[in-house]
Amino acid sequence: MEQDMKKKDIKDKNAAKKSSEKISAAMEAARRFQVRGSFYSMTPYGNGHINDTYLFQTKENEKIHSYILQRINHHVFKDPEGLMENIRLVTAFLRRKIRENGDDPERETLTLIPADSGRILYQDPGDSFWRCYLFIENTLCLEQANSPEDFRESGRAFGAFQQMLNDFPASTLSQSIPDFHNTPLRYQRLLDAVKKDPLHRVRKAESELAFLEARARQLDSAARLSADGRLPLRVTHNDTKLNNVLFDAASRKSLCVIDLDTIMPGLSIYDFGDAIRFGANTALEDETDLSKVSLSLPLYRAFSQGFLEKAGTILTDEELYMLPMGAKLMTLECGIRFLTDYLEGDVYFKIQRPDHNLDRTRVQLALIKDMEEKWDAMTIRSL
Ligand code: ADP
Ligand code: GN1
Ligand code: MG
Repeated sequence: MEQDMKKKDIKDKNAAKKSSEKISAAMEAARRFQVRGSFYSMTPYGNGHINDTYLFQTKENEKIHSYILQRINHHVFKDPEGLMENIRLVTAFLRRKIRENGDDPERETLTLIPADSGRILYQDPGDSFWRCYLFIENTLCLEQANSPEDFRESGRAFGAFQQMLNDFPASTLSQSIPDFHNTPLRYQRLLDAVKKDPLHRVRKAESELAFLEARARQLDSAARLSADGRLPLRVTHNDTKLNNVLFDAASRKSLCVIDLDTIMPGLSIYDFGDAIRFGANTALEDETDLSKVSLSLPLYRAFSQGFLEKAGTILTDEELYMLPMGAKLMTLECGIRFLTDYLEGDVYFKIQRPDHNLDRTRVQLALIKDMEEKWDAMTIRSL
């Protein structure tokens, strides 16, 4: 007992030391960006699984200016320069369209703050890559949809995003993560991890592996249609979680699509599908009580309506037909990715507890099961 307490004490102290080292590195990086005023505060921010995000504030006379400072995870994003160039091109394109519509580009898309060198990326001596955005004030960021109306709003935001980028020259974008939504390849990587089983965790995930194996033949259903040219490649966001949309706090209307790291050529049904996977789930992505997990049809319908209101005119009949399959595929793929990371030792997604990635996997699989039961009600014609 006493030894356990000591171990916990050491673990807590190490964690505190690591987090204070991280804050110091962030403070050092912050000095390199062309912000107004002088340093005021630095606080870890948000719930992302990949990058380190900070709310960084400065003071000028009595006024506080707020920024988002992020350390890009370069184990995940191997080409931070290419990724930042994608973001620069896309936000400049969106900024022009938003201005033409008479709206405010500083609230409706991300605004990059240049570093001292004039570049939009700062590489510190420890080889971490940093970027800085204007903090968009008076917004809400939701982890769960509180009402169909909120979720319809996020559908509008991602639909409008897709629609606005319809004429963006896709060939100018680099692939920030090659094969990001290559679901069959993701499954192959899971099977490789099963074979290696470095931490002997396979025995804890046998039923999950069997569940996925039973659905393995469905995994290439969208990739095949895309290869045949029946699903067009578009500029897509690829990480359309509800918490990647900011809402205007006063009007509760969706305002700005954020987290642009994975903008790449992709399929519209994946943007639709990933949003459903995360936001139409009645439970959180890491809920341990699986009885709480289900696909909410009211939320599903509300998102679909918002998405189609904005993007409906550009989508083909084949895309409309495949939207529900996009939701199933993104849920299968995410389950596969969480499980792979669990077997490989939690090296990709940030975890807050042991077995966190296994819990996340189970939620995805429970959601798939519920989607299968509600499949007929998910067809877009029946909305
Ligand atoms: P991650 O890739 O780790 O998910 P995000 O870019 O989504 O990182 O940022 C994490 C969180 O920070 C978001 O969920 C949101 O709450 C907040 N955030 C990010 N950018 C801004 C911004 N420009 N203004 C206000 N809040 C922001
Ligand atoms: C990651 O960065 P974040 O938390 O928005 C991941 C997504 C997953 C998601 C699961 C670059 O998104 O692909 O769907 O976690 N992002 C990357 O929550 O891998
Ligand atoms: Mg995010």
